[in-house]
Amino acid sequence: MIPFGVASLSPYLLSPSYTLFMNIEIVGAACSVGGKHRGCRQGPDFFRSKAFVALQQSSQHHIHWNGIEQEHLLGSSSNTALVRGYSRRLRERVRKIISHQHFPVVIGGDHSCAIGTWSGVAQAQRGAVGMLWIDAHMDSHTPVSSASGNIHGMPVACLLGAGGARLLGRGHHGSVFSPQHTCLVGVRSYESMELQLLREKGVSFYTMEQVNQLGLPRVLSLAYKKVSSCPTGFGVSIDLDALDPIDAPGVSVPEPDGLIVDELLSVLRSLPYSEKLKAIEIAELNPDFDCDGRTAAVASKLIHSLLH
Ligand SMILES: [Mn+2]
Repeated sequence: MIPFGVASLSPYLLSPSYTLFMNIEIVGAACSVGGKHRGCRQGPDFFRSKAFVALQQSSQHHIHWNGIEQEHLLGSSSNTALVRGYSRRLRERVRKIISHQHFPVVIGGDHSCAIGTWSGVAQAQRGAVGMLWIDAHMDSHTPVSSASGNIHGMPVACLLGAGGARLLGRGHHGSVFSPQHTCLVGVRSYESMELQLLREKGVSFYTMEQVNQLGLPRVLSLAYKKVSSCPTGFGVSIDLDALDPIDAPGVSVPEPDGLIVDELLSVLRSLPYSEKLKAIEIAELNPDFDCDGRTAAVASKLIHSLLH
């Protein structure tokens, strides 16, 4: 899959021997207040020390470290206020990268970073975007349905325009994700209120059980067709907990029996080219649980496979 930039080239230049260069900007999203584990805040720094150079050396693209968006933990602010402020800064950073014709790759941090990442992409694209959301969870709680109040369990709902007003802040109307072009893959832990919300919005999803029945190549091909048909463009957000914890232990909320890393990498590499891919996000890297750096390496390989 090679995002944007070749539309104006003549067809023969699209032969496999032609290498397209893109300017990729890696943004660290050092957020943690969306979940229970503060270790997530070190995820981007850990990625940079363990996996960034390998990614740079293996890629045919120009890969630049854009910097880390830090959390501003102010004494008495609520988590909602912290996430709202954080999302605003991350949104602006992502929007700017796209406005310079570069390609943002966000490394989180807890998955509440999605609120900033994708609202920035939607602003740059001037409309709701398609979304391939690969995750063990639905992340579709609202502040009303959530028992824990953890905001990293809410970004999908928020970005579909449900219960997100206090997280997105002023100036946002409607949905950041186009519901009919949004698809979740790898889901195996969710609650009935989340399921209900996705059904109401008309968002499709494939549980791990369905992935095992249909096979990952079939599921991702169907999901990819759906999300990439969004006229405004689309994004890919991968929560590392979608993967089997044996392959990717460095996450805050591991769920057994997940996607097999090698299979996911190979299927991602086989997806067809689309110039409509606008950004990538890899979330929930938690170094506290990633003793040998295995999960950071997986994050790097996922990016490489998506941008091959
Ligand atoms: Mn998630």
